Amino acid sequence: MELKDKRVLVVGLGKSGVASALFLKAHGARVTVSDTKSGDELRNEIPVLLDHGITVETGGHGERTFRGQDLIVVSPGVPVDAAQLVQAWALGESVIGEIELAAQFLPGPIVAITGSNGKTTTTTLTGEILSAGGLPTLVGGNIGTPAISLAERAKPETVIVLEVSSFQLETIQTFRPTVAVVLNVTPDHLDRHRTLNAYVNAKARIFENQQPRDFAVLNMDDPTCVAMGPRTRAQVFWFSRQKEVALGACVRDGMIVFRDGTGEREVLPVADIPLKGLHNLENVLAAVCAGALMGCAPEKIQQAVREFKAVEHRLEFVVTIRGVDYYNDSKATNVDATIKALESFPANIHLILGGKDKGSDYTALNELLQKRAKRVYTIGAAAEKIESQIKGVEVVHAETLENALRKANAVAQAGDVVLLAPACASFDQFKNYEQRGQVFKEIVRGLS
Ligand code: UMA
Repeated sequence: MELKDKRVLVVGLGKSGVASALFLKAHGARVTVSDTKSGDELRNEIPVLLDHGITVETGGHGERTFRGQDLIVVSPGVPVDAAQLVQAWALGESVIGEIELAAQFLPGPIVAITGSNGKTTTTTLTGEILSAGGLPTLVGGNIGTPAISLAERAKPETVIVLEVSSFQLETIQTFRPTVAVVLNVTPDHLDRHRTLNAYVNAKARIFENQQPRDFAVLNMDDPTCVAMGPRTRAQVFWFSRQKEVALGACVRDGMIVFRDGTGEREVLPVADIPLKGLHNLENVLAAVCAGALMGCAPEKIQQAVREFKAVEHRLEFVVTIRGVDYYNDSKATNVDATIKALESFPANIHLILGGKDKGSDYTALNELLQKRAKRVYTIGAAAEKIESQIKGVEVVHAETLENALRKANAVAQAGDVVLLAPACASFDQFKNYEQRGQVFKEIVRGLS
């Protein structure tokens, strides 16, 4: 893609927008960025852009700003049905997402990982497996480092491991992973995608440009993933914690094995996985499969898995106070992730739920809550909706994280678990899920 002297508009001035604008400018484009936030809210970002000669529009997306651009690069958080984008598409303008821009400048193979849950853990672990296997590796995408910011550092031999979201996949054109992993698909982001079908279709776009020599890695235990199998031209490898697979990674007699059609290789005993929860066994199986397909030796994969530490904000153990364990699962931003977190503890859970609702159905939590939870504490904008749907367990309206933790700390007894797994986005009370998790940890450490 030739950028010199091209007029390019970047929509959204978060991490993706800033990284895209600077990249485009460095490659000679004439760049404008547009954001709905006010200049005051963007006071940290704007000076850097102005210093690089980038034009900045704040306080809304002007209709005329979108006219006459050679290229429009959209941040993942900008809905594709935004009026200005719909009009730009109608006028035949070229509109792509940040991941597509990155794809055009990343010279080496891409391992892309999507799914409703487990993306961050699997992406991080896959990166560590590939590095242990001796491959030059860079990790980024939805995990927090925009893919475009990897482009300057990537060489043709560098393997790029990307966490990709449904938002990012909605605006791809040529993005073609050598290995595309779909971990699972459960309802999420329905406030944006509207229907589960639209969400599944967005996820399935990860296969759109794959060729027969590429690989698709799918979860055989997830019915939506199974239904996706026929949608790719790539060779399908499966992973399963329940069934034996002919091609892919599964568990035989407590041992994780990888089968490539010519034979079976033992990788490591399930008991050696240093992560809590059955969902993490699935994440490990997916990463093992991706690592093996990229040519890593079983002993290198084993070493990386054994040494792997839980990702921050993902069922992260914080501290024990008077026999009560505190866990930060701030990354549990949908109902299914909260179910997985609840399944990781047998009983006596004090669960903090709430934040910004995404059109979710919280009744799906009731069965597990009745069996495993002592109390639920609701916080944030979704509190009332959650309170109207949760049944059969004591619910305490706490409003804030701090309040919830103080109330839980006052009643929890030795052997109990206090768990932040809020099933909601964070944006009503926090900048992002990372900040929510940090605040949780600071308050908890203050309690001890
Ligand atoms: N904005 C507009 N117009 C709009 C909507 C938003 O101008 O119509 C502006 C906002 O005012 C804001 C900017 O866009 O200034 C934010 O852009 P963004 O939401 O795309 O955020 P980034 O900082 O670029 O972060 C994005 C991902 N965010 C989302 O998808 C919402 C990050 O994933 C990702 O880490 C980052 O790119 C780097 O790739 C976060 C996320 O919540 C973690 N992802 C969702 C998830 O995991 O569930 C998909």
